[in-house]
Amino acid sequence: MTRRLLHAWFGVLATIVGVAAGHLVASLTEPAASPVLAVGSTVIDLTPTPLKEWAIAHFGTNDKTVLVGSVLVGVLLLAAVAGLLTLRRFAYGAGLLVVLVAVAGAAALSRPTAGFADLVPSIAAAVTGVAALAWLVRAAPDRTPDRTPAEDPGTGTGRRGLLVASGALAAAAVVMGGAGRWITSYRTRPENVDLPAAADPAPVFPAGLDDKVPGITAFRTRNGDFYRVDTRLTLPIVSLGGWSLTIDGDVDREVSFSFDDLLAMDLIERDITLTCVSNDIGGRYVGAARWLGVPLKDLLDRAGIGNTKADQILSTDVDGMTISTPLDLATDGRDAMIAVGMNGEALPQEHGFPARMVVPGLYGFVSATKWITRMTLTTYAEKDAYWTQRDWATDAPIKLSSRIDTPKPLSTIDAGRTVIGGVAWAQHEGGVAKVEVRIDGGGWEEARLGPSAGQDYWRQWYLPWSAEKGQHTLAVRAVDGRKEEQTAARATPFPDGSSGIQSIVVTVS
Ligand SMILES: Nc1nc2c(c(=O)[nH]1)N[C@H]1C(S)=C(S)[C@@H](COP(=O)(O)O)O[C@H]1N2
Ligand SMILES: [Mo]
Repeated sequence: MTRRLLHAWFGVLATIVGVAAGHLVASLTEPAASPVLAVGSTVIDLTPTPLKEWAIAHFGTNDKTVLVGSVLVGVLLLAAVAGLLTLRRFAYGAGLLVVLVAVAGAAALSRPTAGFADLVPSIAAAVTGVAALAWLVRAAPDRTPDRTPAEDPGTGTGRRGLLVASGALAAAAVVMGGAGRWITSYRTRPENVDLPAAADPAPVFPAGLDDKVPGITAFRTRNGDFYRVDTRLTLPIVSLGGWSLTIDGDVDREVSFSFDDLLAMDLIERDITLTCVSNDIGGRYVGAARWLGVPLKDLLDRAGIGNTKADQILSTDVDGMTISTPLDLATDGRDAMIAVGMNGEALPQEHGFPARMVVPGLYGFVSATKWITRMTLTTYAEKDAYWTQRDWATDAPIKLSSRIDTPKPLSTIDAGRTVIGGVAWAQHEGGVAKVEVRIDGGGWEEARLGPSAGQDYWRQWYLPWSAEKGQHTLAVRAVDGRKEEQTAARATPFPDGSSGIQSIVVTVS
């Protein structure tokens, strides 16, 4: 290995060790302050909306892995440069490492709820990284030709010393990184919560078409399969004892509720389909669950909103992330709630434990605040929520849409009798009244609908099909309970949700 390559590697290894140390320390304090994650989160917040859309569309739920990976690759390239700089002078290389970590520290501090404690992981990363770099550089064989390492024990300790140093540091990185991961997942593990029964339960859940139509989306989405969309790279650590939900702003009186306060109120249980505004036509960012929660109205009544001039509920999560919800829609009689349960369990950490907002008929980015801690009654003129600052719509009802689940786009299926099937949703617009399928540009044929679980819930549908050999184009559209037809006009997710008709191509052989 050339000397340059060797030193570049020193920079990389030292940085990995530093990052791992920072991750470990962060796992004990605030996981989001871990250097690479802090930089990643800042990148998310700074990413222009079109690029974010593109990333969500192309990497899907993996967009965060891709993001953290890219940040890491960028950091390691700079780390290699830092290693090379040590050939000139150790202080230059160490200096670059410190600058890198300072960027991470600044990123950690820029989070809305950050305190100076959030600098600790970065400081740990800097100290460990520089120490590791020093060890490696000292252990490097001295290339001055007329001296052997034995004659110059102060600097080069020879090949063996270098191998020991590299091996020890690599092992330390793996152990620290692994321990950090484990501690974080331990601290964000689901808590055991006994949820009371609903005072106002949902009707018996009808059996869907799950067993009848192979390949169709389950009528109820299991918690583990539910799509997840949020701006976080780590899960927040929320202790039930320390958590509360406050209602403030333009209200008669500020009120706060502990988790037990919420459970002591009358709970409703409702079947509601959630949809993300980033869901493209035919996309997977939609899920349906049975939610248990306190009616939003009951909470707002405790605060008193009879005289309010507010037009939005600005909700805040444990980290200061904000979501705005139009007050008139949230209080128009629909089953808006602060949910504490999802499909018979406490909310999973990914989906907002201990409590989140759910408002039927509104896209998640203007209604479904996870890890909620505050609802401030205010006006759009006065305060902007996270996505409002990024030019997304504030008034965003979910658009009527339908999706083909089976057959899969571009798949090859056997000729003969088969079934085309999928789901359609028209939350709070009377539900789905009709679904139609078009085969190869022919007429629209009416599909059969699965059972209804209420107008806020999606509906499964299917159409038997005698598939003949060749290539076929299948399209689907829905009509809602108000006789509104799904539009063929294409719209991108930005700024208020996609529209258009899904059309797929399959090969029958
Ligand atoms: N605190 C917080 N709540 C949030 C978000 C977020 O980024 N942070 N994302 C919202 C968006 S865009 C959607 S679509 C839903 C998704 O909820 P889910 O992840 O439980 O499916 O959560 C909403 N609530
Ligand atoms: Mo979303």
